[in-house]
Amino acid sequence: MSGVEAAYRALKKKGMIKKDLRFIAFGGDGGTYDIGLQSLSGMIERRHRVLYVCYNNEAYMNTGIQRSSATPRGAHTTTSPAGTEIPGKIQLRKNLTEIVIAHEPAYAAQTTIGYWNDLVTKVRKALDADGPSFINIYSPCRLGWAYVPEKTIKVSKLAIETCIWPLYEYENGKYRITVKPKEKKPITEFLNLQGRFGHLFKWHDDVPIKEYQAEVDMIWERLLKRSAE
Ligand SMILES: Cc1ncc(C[n+]2csc(CCOP(=O)(O)OP(=O)(O)O)c2C)c(N)n1
Ligand SMILES: [Mg+2]
Repeated sequence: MSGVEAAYRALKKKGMIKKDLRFIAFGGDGGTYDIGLQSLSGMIERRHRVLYVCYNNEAYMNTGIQRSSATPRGAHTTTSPAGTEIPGKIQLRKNLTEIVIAHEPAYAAQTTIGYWNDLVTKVRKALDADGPSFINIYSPCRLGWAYVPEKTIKVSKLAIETCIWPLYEYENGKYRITVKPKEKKPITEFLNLQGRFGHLFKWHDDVPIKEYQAEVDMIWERLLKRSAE
């Protein structure tokens, strides 16, 4: 997409394209957090005017539910299988939105399908931004997360109410939280709806849940501070 946008600018300069066009690239979390990280970084650093959308379902789903660096601690996947030795994935997830923000893009945000108004507003802002933009969309996967399909919106909303997935944006050096939960729920309310975390409630200790909660709290507190600056 960087090349397409560069070709567009060259053709526009020569008068061979008259229309005003926008460019959008889509990638999954595996395709973005892991496989395509270097091209995403290059796209932003070279200031291509592209909106990059990450469809984040926290694993390589199309190939059969393998862990990615977006998969959270404790989640069962086929390459981080919960059993007697490990309680699902043992590492914390990568914070890609913050890595993108470190590039000083024109616009960056996290959103989710459960707050469609938030999502639509952010896409409009990102397309209007005069430079590279990035949106990380939290998208529950009923097969990989193992819950009944009609709970998709509920699961998506609980990720925000527990602060597992804060809804915020970054523009011109400023952070803004776009949806603040009225009361911050414990992450167990999100975890216990999904089969991928089922083993955690039978595990011999509560360390994996506690560590995930501590990570969520730390990132949320930091975001509150940054958005108050
Ligand atoms: C460079 C590259 N490596 C590996 C693959 C094989 N592959 C196809 S789909 C897929 C899973 C991608 O996972 P993700 O990006 O999270 O998308 P999801 O299926 O979860 O929506 C992989 C690894 C590929 N297509 N291209
Ligand atoms: Mg995925």
